[in-house]
Amino acid sequence: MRYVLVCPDDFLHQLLHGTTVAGDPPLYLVAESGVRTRIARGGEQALSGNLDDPAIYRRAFRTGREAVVVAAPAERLTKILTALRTVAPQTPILVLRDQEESPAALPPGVTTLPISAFGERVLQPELERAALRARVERIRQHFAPAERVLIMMQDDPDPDAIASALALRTLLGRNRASAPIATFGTITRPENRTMCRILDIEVEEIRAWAMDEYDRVAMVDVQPGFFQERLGQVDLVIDHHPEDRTVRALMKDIRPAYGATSTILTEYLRAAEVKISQRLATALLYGIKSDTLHLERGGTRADMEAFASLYLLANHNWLRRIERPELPQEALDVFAHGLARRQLIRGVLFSHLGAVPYVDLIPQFADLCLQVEGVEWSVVSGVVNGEAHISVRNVGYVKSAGDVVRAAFGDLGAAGGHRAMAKAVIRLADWRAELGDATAETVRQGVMERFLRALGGLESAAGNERG
Ligand SMILES: [Mn+2]
Repeated sequence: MRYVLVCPDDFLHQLLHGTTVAGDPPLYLVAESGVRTRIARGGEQALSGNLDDPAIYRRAFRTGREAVVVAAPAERLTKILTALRTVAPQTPILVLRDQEESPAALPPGVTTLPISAFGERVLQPELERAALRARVERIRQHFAPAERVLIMMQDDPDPDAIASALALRTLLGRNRASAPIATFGTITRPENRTMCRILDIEVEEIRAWAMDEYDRVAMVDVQPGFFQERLGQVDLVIDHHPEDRTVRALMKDIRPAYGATSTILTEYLRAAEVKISQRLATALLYGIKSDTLHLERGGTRADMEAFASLYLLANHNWLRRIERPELPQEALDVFAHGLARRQLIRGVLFSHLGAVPYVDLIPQFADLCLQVEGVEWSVVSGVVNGEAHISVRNVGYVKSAGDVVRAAFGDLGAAGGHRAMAKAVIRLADWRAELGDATAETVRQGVMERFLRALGGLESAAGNERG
């Protein structure tokens, strides 16, 4: 689209020359013929004349709907805009102005942009990118001489940690052999195992003494203080958890405001212009999604920007396969039992699964039950390793799940969560000590009664507040 730049002197030309909009060069309208000649000599189009006179705009416009940018001293602005509007009443107009100037009343339909915005929107992000680039360069230089680099994660690595580790390895230009991704623990959650399988990420389980075999050690999504093991020198820590004690590492980048470490690594990769493969983009996108509950919890602007840039690069088919894990046959039997024994009371679907082979079946079944027509809450309980696990989901526009679960089960064990999902874990020994009995039937009854009482109590409390 052809666009028109109106400015008495050469200010806009200095600022924008060479800029095209959707491939079209601009037409400059200036007051002095000397300025016009200079612009034309540079190969760009310009007209000169009295900018207060509609005549120059009649020469400039072809359709009368070309976008216009105006930069002029405040005292001349009104006259210029009046002349412009006479010729092109519909055209979009953007006025660049100095914020210091007294805000002269502008005709309706005119958009303004303070000149300071160029600093904030153009210069500032570029400066940040330059600083990040310099930091990435320092990190690369420090790790370059090392023969073997160890990239450490927490004991039960989550998707954010795994993705960040893979990203750091890519940033350092290394491979599986020269920079293994490791943990002192093991990956337990099925989704996280599926992530590693589908994205072909190998996580090594190592012992603390094995760290001596590496020339450099980096940590992602975790800090040295989180480990019980005695650690040697740590070269680099990149994390988003608050710094509990001062982190001792040669280099560190800890940003508690961020929703995910994957966001920090995405910024590194983009600043250093490293190509992000489909596999890496999928991992990072999943890392951000799972640490921020799909950007609903603790996601910042930085997380959203990283998310948006990764979204286009990721493989959404893989992502779906990771997020919706396949159900083993034995899960179907557990679910069939749970479905048969469900109870729907005032919009709350309860089901007690009894003893289950692994804990993830309980939240998975709670997710499923929430899809039932007329259900606002699903409360699914089950027993694993001598503990009752209670997973709660709701449709989001009701009371906070975390509040209700805390009120219902907080006195018996660990209980809490967020608006739409929460859980409680109670040792059967504690249940027995408090309530006398912990058979399948008493747990089923107890979960129902306690939950309904907590829900009703909170609802009537809220009702009283409103009244
Ligand atoms: Mn994290």
